[in-house]
Amino acid sequence: MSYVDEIYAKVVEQNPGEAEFHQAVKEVLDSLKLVIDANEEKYRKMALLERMVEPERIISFRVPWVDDNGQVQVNKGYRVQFNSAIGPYKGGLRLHPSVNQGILKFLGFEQVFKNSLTGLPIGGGKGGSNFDPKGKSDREVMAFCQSFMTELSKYIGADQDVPAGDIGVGAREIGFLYGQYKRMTGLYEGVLTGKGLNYGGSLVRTQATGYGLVYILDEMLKANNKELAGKTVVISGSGNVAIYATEKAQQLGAKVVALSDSNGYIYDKDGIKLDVVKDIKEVRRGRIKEYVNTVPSAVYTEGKGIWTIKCDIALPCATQNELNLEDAKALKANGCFAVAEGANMPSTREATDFFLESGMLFMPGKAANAGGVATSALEMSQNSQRLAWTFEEVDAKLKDIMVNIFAKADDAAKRYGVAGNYVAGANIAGFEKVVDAMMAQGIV
Ligand code: NDP
Ligand code: 2IT
Repeated sequence: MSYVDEIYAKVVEQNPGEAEFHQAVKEVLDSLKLVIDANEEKYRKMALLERMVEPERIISFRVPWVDDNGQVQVNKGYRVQFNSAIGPYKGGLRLHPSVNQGILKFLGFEQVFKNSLTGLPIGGGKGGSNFDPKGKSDREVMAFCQSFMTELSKYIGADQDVPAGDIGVGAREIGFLYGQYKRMTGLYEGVLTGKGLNYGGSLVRTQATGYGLVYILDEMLKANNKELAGKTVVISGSGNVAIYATEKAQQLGAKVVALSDSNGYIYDKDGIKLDVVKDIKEVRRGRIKEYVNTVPSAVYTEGKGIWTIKCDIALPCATQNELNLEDAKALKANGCFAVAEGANMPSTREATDFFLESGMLFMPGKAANAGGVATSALEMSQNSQRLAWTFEEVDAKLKDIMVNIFAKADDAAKRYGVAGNYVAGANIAGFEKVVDAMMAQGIV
């Protein structure tokens, strides 16, 4: 058995029940076959892959808090510190009832390669809880965040591990978490990113993942003699990533006709009115179906099905495995020619293979959504310098980073004879830097 296949078999055997983690590892290992096979003896001796697929540390803890009825609630809390070869652990915190250790391991694993691709000095980590912020009062969210941080604060720090937002964690949660960290440690430091602008946050961080997604999409289209202006775009989700992907796509002349949440999707043939969506989601914390109350010409459909809408470009920006083979085929049949992943691993393996085999342009999440964490790293730089850069400065850096990520993925794919396969390109380019650092640092 090849080294790569042997490691995958071990991962499945030693991490039972963690389907998403297996899936993420398999995709990366399959891409790396060409690189690993050429250095098999050296890497085997150093147990490089064994170390690559094993988190450096997983912290798991109890999160007790009191709800508005005086009832004590208990959630599970985690931080997966996956790999610190190229910098302090960096990655978001997810608050969603589906969160478990396997999902956070998949996200932490992806984060290692994504962060490497940004070219910035950040290692990979991820954390979160099965706490569901939906329907909770601000006080309940604060009680949860304070309890979560009371424990987490022992394991993080500006030069050690720097969490940020992900699903269910936005400005409100980061504020509560930051306040408690400061109270626990007495340190006013850049220990979290996505902070408010008045207490160390960076301009553009809110927009960064969505904007970055559209910057790299634009770059991929240009490299393939296509353009974004005038194209019809379908975007899933209606959270942070989806909203700012919509904003940038619209600014660059595309027409976004659909958005969704976990209940259903809206179709607006005239183009999504983003101020209406921002009011529903960012101000009122409502459901996407409320859009049709303000825009009666739009149509709301309950359930899945957003990928059956005719479009040129699809941007999955909700969650993992939200786009399967059937969806991929529906997109292709309707003329869609490009897909870029705003979410982490939103396409199933079968869907990804279909995109690649059918000649569609496909940019995987770890390259396409890296703008968020890249801007987090810019926030860390500003915190270290005790300076704040302008919107234009940060946005220009973000754009530059996304253009560079495209170039790295494109170049690695070409070097290994799979030109145009940005999945292989991104995995290989991300891997190369981490491996060099791991090999240089000895057996740790
Ligand atoms: P938000 O919490 O702001 O929004 C998430 C959106 O996705 C909501 O519309 C939500 O709908 C929908 N969604 C979540 N879970 C499901 C589900 N199981 N089924 C259907 N829809 C679902 O999160 P973000 O926008 O920040 O994150 C979206 C994706 O982007 C995630 O995969 C995240 O890991 C990834 N990402 C985020 C980055 C960031 O900077 N925020 C950076 C890089 C990647 P509902 O409200 O109904 O739950
Ligand atoms: O998946 C991701 O890259 C994020 N949720 C952002 C992480 C970060 O540290 O900004």
